Amino acid sequence: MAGPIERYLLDKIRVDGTIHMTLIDPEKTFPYEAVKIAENANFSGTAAIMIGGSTVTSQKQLDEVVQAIKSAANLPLILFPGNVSGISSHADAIWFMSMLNSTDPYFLIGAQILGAPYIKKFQIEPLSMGYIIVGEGGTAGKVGKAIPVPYNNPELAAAHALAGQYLGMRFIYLEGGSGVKIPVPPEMIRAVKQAIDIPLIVGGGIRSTEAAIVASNAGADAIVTGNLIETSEGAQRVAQITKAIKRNLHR
Ligand code: 1GP
Repeated sequence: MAGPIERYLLDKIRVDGTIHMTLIDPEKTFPYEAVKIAENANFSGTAAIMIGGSTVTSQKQLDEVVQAIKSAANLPLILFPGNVSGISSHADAIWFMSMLNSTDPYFLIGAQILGAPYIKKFQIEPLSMGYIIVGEGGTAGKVGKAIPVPYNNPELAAAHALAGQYLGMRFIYLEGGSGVKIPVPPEMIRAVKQAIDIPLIVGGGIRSTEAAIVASNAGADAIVTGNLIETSEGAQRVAQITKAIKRNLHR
């Protein structure tokens, strides 16, 4: 059965069309900066705050950043772990994710086995998600030992996503890699969206309203931006993106 955060996301997607989520990297963010980002996020129209990264090693720092964000933001806080070190008992939910094109069983199911009892103990809502590394794949692809799906092979990405759905996953995430030059192309988003019946999240290298609209038009149900919020005009640009993709009539 879907928990409260999953229901919230599904409702918001149904009402808004495409939603936006803000990703905060706890390794790059001090708690006082996280408070500022969270305050900005409240006004930007972003649907949720995701917190995590591929190289998070300090759970103490993660806990401090999660608590700082919770104190300042009125939004669901969803962990986006790259490893077991990415779990904090203070979060509302966690992307309980498997990197579907990893070559290492640890990232397919090993870390999940280690983390599951902790997630149950601290009653963090698990959101089952198939995570697919595409294109350059960035640090996430390197750390997760993925064989990224090339951008010119949308059918292969769709096959990965459908396999995730058939395994019972409730969300699919197409990850181009944080900070990459070229975001996930619309052809790939379209092919994946047509193949699956569950919400599609797209992220990696989305910096402009135009790029967000392209992804939304192609069928993304949620768009994640990370680096953008760290820039001086970040909050303003996130607000522009959320406005542009909300009830996007071009879909
Ligand atoms: C990374 O998809 C996210 O996991 C966000 O990427 O930092 O490039 O926005 P950016």
